[in-house]
Amino acid sequence: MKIETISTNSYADQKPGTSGLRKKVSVFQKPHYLENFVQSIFNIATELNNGVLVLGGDGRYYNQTAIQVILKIAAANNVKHVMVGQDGILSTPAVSCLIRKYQTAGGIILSASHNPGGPTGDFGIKFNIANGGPAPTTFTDAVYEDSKTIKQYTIANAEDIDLSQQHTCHMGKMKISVIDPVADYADLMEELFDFKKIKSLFASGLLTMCFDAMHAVTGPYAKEIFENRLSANVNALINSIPKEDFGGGHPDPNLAHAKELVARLNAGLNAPMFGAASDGDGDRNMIIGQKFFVNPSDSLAIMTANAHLLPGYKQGICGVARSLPTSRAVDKVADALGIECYETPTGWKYFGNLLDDNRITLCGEESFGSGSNHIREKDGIWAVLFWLNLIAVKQHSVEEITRSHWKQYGRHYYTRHDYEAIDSNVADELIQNMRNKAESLAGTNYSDYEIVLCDDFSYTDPVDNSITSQQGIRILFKDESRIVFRLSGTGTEGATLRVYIERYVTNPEQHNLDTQAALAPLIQIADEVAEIKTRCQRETPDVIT
Ligand code: VG1
Ligand code: CO
Repeated sequence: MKIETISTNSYADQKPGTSGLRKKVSVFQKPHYLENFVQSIFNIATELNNGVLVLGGDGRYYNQTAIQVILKIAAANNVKHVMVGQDGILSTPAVSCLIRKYQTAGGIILSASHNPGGPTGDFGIKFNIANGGPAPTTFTDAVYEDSKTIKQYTIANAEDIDLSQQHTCHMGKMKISVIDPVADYADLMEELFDFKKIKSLFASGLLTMCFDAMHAVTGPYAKEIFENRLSANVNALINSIPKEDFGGGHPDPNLAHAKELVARLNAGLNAPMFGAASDGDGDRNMIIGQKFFVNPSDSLAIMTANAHLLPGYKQGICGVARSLPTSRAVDKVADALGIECYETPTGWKYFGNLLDDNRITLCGEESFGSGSNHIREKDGIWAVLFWLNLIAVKQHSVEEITRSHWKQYGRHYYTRHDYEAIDSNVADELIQNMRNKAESLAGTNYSDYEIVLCDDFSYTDPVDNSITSQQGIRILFKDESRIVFRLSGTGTEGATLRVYIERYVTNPEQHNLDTQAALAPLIQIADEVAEIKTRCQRETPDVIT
């Protein structure tokens, strides 16, 4: 096998964001664009030299093409063994699971998560380190630096590998195993949850579910776990065959995009009792009941309060963490349990050290992400199983479990307003303006709301003392309400402004309000303080979750 050294010109825009490098497919198709970035990963991740690599993606357009290229670059860069998912399929949580189980040097995941796919959609690439989690910023910064000056890459001149069946072969000296993408992950789930109990509830007909894989990666996982291992009701799965363009949809599990699922759960007498959906790469989850939505921040709080009831967590939990914009519902539970609750910047990579250091067992984000120390990624199917197991133990509906949680801990009304594809300069100026006036806002009043603190969130990692600053403007009010402003790090068009708004209400008589109505005064204040409408020239947000 011949190894070729190819001269290349560097690109200036290969800076990874919140979760890897994400660009339009057409950008990844530019000459040497993918090759350059992959070579930069190999230049920095020296542990891959003579090491084992896990490789797979969410099945979107360009997945298999990219896998063939990466295999050849891996062979040229002296990788010992690559474990690649059959058909190029591996969900993000499955990659994390495999890295940990087989103690590999790392993994490459091809995904742009919930962003649309297809030739005109998005593509992405992420590198996970030996603990199974997303590479830390020190690593991604180093890759970015390398990518700005890269002059050559090496690649094996070899035939494409057959990915359509499980087998083992070699490319030069490098071993390639095309593996079952599901089995190891499904086995891990079976260790954590009481499959027997859930299965018998399905068998009795007392529990019915609908899971929407949104034509993305979780289809095969859902089939094996919900159909084969748990014998769920017929028609439990929808959109469960992965498609390169996600059926033209937006594989983002929220009320706006999982329309078919929501319609089924709202279908009256024939509706399943439990509904869930996952995103492109299988790390997000949405949980719903009949005509009832569980806010992801509440889901994390409910999980924390009840984890000890489930087999995998029966020892209790040592601590929890949430990202800055996630509501403080989980803080109330942590207080009651007497455990630590860490507040981190947005992105799963910030949970890695806390998990590795045994400071936390559960963690989550408002953006439909939750997970635990079982792997180092957020995990959609895991969250669904957590809820199914909880329902089996409590024999209560999704709504009953959530309402009784609010009764005990109070309710955090919560919403996120996204302004998408706005001019980057306008977005930067809006944030800079908030930064400039942050200090002066403390002590001022907006209608009935008194601001007690306003700052730009900075995080000091308690394990390695690294500091991450400028992570979002937060305004805290005297009544525990909160507004957070930050810019997205995953978009591929202009800038996206995210505004996160929450209000804490203890009185159970006030727990039935419409979320947007309950938050209306704070939504108004957010606009007034940050001058959103005038600066962005938008009357309303593009997406409300
Ligand atoms: C978004 C979410 C963040 C999440 C990230 C990756 O980032 O807000 O909570 O960790 O996506 O999720 P941003 O920077 O656009 O706000 V996924 O499912 O895309 O891997
Ligand atoms: Co995702």
